[in-house]
Amino acid sequence: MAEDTSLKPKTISKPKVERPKLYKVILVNDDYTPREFVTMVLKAVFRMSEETGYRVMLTAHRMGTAVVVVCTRDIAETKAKEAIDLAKEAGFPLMFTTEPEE
Ligand code: TYC
Repeated sequence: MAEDTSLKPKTISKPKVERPKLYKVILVNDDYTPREFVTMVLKAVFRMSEETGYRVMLTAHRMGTAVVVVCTRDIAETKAKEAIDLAKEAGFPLMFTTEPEE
């Protein structure tokens, strides 16, 4: 039937499900912020256990930086700001940065 063929879509569109680009939150070492404070911020803002927070803090202390979490850009930027603000309020230069993954 003529109607049948005319109703067929001319192009078959592939369902495109875009995955949001992921961002890393990076903890940066410094010489002034106490280790306990860094661990506390990781626990409070990133919901880490004492053990995980301590391990991530120690990685940044030894290596210069440590990846804290990988998440969407929005969440990465919000969490990084929350953590930086806590440090600022306490008078420490503790820094977190965000960068796109690969
Ligand atoms: N280097 C700091 C000290 O010796 C501790 C520290 C660890 C600071 C990790 C920042 O991201 C950091 N007191």
